[in-house]
Amino acid sequence: MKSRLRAVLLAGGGGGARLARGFYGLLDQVEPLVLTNSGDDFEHLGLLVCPDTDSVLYALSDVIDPERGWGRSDESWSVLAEVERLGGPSWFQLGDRDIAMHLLRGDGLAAGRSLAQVTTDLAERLGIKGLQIVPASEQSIRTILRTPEGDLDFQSYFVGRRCEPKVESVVLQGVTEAEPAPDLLSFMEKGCDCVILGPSNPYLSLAPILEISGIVEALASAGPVVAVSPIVDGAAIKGPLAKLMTERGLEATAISWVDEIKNMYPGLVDLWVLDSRDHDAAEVLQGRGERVFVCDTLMTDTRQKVALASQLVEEVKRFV
Ligand code: FO1
Repeated sequence: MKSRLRAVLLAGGGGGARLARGFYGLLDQVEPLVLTNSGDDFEHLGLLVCPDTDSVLYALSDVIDPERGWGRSDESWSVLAEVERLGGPSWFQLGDRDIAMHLLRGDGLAAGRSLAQVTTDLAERLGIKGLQIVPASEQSIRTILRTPEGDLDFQSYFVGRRCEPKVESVVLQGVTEAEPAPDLLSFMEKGCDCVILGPSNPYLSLAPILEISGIVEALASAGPVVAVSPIVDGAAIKGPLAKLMTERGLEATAISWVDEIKNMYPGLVDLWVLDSRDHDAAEVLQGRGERVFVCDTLMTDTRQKVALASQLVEEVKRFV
């Protein structure tokens, strides 16, 4: 029997979490390591909040709220209501079940455990088995948005200001001093057949991972690097990507997304995955000599998430 495909999946935002859920449904064929964006992390009410890591944890344990795309389903909000009543900050919504997770994370960190160890522990508590979920770095990386209103940390921009201010530039604080997660390096040392860039925002979700010193070189030395488009039919699936691209003077199209990734990380991506609605863009890119795979990339239910992961695995196996 052929051994399972060893894959690193870069996961940021809702798209990364949905695709991670797809790979989790294919553990008979794939041995994945899910590398999560930590640029959205922040300290709030004394807790270290790791939204992209938690979205993966909740998606894989099937407890993510399907409407919001973050936090827990079947959530209650008693603590938040009391924080508000006592005059504390309630703009960032931490539900009761979510807070329980944060208390355990804080407890593990206070006991001297690493972020990766604490994440593995939380995954086990949620019943997740058979794959590793690893924050991209042990060191703190914080995404800062430079706007006409001044610098905003990621959650103040995203939640507090609903992505309204124009983004002049993105600063990834701490990224050049940060080191790739040791678990990623040991996974790659044992052999890695492919790297998948999930359908995530390249500026806000992928860059805080890919700008970590040495990570692009490490990933590029593995099997093919496959990038799934976060732009479908001229719009971002969710979130501020289309607005950010427009603010940079770009059209929010799959072609511009390819051009941007090629500018940011020349030579990194071997295969572009576009949605079926973008078949015209795929033809243009193929005409330019790019390798493009077209399929249905919208992942609205578990079946579609696993189906996309399965098609990516088949394409990687075909890759020569
Ligand atoms: N997003 C919101 O739009 N409003 C919130 O109040 C909010 C709270 C929150 C709490 C925990 C968590 O893990 C995620 C949360 N998010 C919230 C989502 C989060 O801001 C985004 O998912 C990511 O940072 C973007 O990838």
